[in-house]
Amino acid sequence: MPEKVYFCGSIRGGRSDREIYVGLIQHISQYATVLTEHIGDLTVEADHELTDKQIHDRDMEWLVESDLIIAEVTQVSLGVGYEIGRALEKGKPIVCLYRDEGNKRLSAMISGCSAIKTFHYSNLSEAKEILDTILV
Ligand code: 6IA
Repeated sequence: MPEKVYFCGSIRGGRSDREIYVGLIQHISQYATVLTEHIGDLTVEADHELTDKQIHDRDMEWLVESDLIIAEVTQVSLGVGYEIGRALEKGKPIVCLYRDEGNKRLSAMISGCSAIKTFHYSNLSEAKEILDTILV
């Protein structure tokens, strides 16, 4: 079971999935410490007092510290894509969760990467069931 999970979710890419992030983070927290809990923060819409360099450098430290990366990749986000790429370079295990909706399709750079485990889901309870199989 992983001790520390780095959760990735869109921030500047768009916050429309933030309630799903909250649900996922709460669920993961039953199994492990989530280093990036703020991603589900419903009250913070704008970036707070940290500079972009401080945000980047702190997140990279957490990424290095983590045992597992879990990324919700439905809402396209440059930052999430960057984190996945950096985590791959560092040999971290990576799980991506993607919600099938409309005619959107997940980037081939994620679904086509054999080192990333991608799971498709349709609602939060299904995503939680997937997490239960990963986090045991
Ligand atoms: O390009 P994006 O902003 O959508 O990138 C989102 C990803 O980058 C997330 O998975 C985060 O790990 C990371 N990230 C981007 N901005 C921040 C941030 N801003 N704080 C922490 N991680 C970030 C401060 C505002 C926050 C408290 C809501």
